[in-house]
Amino acid sequence: MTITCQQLLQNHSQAWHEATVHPFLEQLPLLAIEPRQFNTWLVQDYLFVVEFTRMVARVLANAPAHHFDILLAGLSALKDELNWFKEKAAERQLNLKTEKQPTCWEYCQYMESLAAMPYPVQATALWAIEFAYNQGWQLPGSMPEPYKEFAERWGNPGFTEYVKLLEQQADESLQNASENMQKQAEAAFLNVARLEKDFWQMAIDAE
Ligand code: HMH
Repeated sequence: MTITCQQLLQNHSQAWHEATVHPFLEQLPLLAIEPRQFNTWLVQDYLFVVEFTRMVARVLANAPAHHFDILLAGLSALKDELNWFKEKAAERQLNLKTEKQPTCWEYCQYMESLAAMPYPVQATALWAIEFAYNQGWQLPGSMPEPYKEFAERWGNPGFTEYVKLLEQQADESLQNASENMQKQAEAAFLNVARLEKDFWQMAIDAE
């Protein structure tokens, strides 16, 4: 039997819930998040996305050619996203040349370690990382200013469609994967879920 992304979500619904429904996201619409907490998230997420871009480039390098179209679109969106992060940081007068906090550092290390794993594991992790933000930013419902554009970035219908296509590519690669690879993909899914939860907590705990 072959594992699918949907089965991973079902088998680990609690871990996924904790990754995507967090007090940080629940308190944003209530305007109960301090600027210091939001700004910490913003700067650390920029640092994350720099390393995530490198990860997507490595996934592309390992992908079959018929997966290029979606992955190249993802990389092109990341080009805009990195520039957008710089704009948002400038508006808030935030310094992006900051040290990574331990949780951000751990997540970036984990993405680097995926380079040594087979493509089906990489494709599953990529889908999970994007789906976490797609759901995380959609679930709180309509978001007030100044957070609206943040929720729309990862919650918009085009991004949702992109994540579905990543799921299809991950599922397809898992169909041809050995049982051991499928176990690794499941472990990757759980690692992403844990790191996502920790990343929100890092922002909440900002000094
Ligand atoms: C922590 N996870 C984190 N940051 C992001 N920007 C994404 C996922 C993107 O999907």
